[in-house]
Amino acid sequence: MSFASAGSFDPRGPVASEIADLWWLMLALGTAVFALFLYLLIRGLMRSDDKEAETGSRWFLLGGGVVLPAVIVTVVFAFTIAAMRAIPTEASSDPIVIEITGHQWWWEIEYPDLGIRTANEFQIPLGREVELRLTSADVIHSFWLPSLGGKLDLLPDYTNTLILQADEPGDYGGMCAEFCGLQHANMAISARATTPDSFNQWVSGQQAPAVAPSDELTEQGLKVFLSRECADCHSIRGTPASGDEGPDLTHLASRYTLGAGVLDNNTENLADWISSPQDHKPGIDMEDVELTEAELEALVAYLETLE
Ligand code: HEC
Ligand SMILES: [Cu+2]
Repeated sequence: MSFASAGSFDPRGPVASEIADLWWLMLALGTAVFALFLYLLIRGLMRSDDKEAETGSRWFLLGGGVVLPAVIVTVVFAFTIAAMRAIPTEASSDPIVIEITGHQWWWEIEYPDLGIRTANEFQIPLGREVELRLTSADVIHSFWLPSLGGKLDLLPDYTNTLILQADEPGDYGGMCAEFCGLQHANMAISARATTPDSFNQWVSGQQAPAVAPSDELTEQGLKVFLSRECADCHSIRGTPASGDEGPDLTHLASRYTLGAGVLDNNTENLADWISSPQDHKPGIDMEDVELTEAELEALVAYLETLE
């Protein structure tokens, strides 16, 4: 998975910019106070006579102990309120709505208005607000794409709303930001921000049902998928497979990674993942399924056609 940007310090949208500006202000003020403190400390250590210190010390204490902190806290407070007001809590007009559901340990992604269901990787058009509706199917997870903004928890039985926008094209990566169990560290998510045209192209690709098997091997692969446990947990639209415990695989081959970022999506890794998911991500709901060489080969061949 590629992390194209350096996180919170490299904001690529309005929300992340507000937060980054505030952070730099706090760093600047903190650095100034620290420098002043060091200066006074060194001066104090080097001083031997304390005659004149008597009269000045009261004003010094009042200034350094009350006035200065009050000014700094007030300034930070004012800028914090300004930043909070600048970050939208409601989309202004016609946003792209995306429902994101956290699972141990992957992200279910749905565009209710567009009829798209996918996992772990999604796309957004540049310069347009997206309204993310965040919830969880099990424990508390947290959504955070540092260069775009956030972060916000995904809670079971409750929906949190986050408004984001990307102003520059790129792949914006993130990790679940709330410890959620054994594979918490292997729960990556990424948003690709593209021009409206290529976004629309992606949308129509994702809306289409899965391509039908075109030869004997892939036909065999679909048969294996439907006759073994796979279809109990996974959906492939356009086939009878309609399980919903695991990621929708209708367009698996259009994703860059497998298992929420643990493996690059290629032939070898796909075969490895299917034959021993517990080796790659111990503890997940997908158990090792016993398959013959021929079954595995057909399955992989079929799944690879699901562009
Ligand atoms: C008991 C439910 C279950 C069964 C049975 C199951 N899976 Fe899964 N599968 C999952 C879950 C849950 C995940 C997500 C794991 C994660 O990333 O944490 C997953 C992930 C995957 C992925 C990666 C998808 C992605 O986008 O990252 C593939 C491919 C996959 N399964 C294929 C299969 C195949 C093929 C079979 C049958 C041999 C199968 N699964 C059987 C639950 C299941
Ligand atoms: Cu987590």
